[in-house]
Amino acid sequence: MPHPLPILYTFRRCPYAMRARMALRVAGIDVELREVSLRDKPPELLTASPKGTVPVLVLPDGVVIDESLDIMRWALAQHDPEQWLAPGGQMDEFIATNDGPFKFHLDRAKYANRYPGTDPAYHRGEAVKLLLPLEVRLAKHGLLFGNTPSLADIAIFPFVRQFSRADETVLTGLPLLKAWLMTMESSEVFRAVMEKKEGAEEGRAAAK
Ligand SMILES: N[C@@H](CCC(=O)N[C@@H](CS)C(=O)NCC(=O)O)C(=O)O
Repeated sequence: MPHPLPILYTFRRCPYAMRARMALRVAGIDVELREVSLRDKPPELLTASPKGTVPVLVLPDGVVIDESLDIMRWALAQHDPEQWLAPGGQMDEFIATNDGPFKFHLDRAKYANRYPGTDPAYHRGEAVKLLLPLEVRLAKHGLLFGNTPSLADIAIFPFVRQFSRADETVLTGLPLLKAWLMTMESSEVFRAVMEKKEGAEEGRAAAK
């Protein structure tokens, strides 16, 4: 018997998992959420995706999607009621900068102890520089690709949130981005996917 609902292995505070949960929710796709402990990953997760990162979506037919952006795109391909995909390929470089260099510097600014010999202040500065093009875009419209949310807004803001939670002064010179982050954090979809589920495990390991 195939499992009736897709299973999403997730970690509540993981920014990659957050964006996947948001896309699934806006697309109206019901999933069985399995909150995992990053320190003690369930064997079924590792069997489905040996690389051992979350989020991982396992479809009823056994297909496994183990990259958060792929989960977002898969969900929105089913149903995209808010037109998050509408801006198309112009979003790609912004998402790639976020997932690549920005995340690289964010990790080194935030978790300096995991990267011996690195200077967190340098990486903080580099991360802030990478946010400047977003501030410029927000001078033109309320969100990154217009006045309604796009895949890029949803894919990027959990990481900007993580950055500003580590040190709230990082957005001081970026007032529009700060306002954007507040808008994204107060959205219904974000609040809904951050709700603590009854009995869900809150892993103690810090989200990467
Ligand atoms: N490129 C992956 C990255 C996912 C990722 O790195 N997730 C972190 C948690 S935020 C993780 O699972 N790390 C493995 C670990 O901490 O053991 C994606 O977009 O899904």
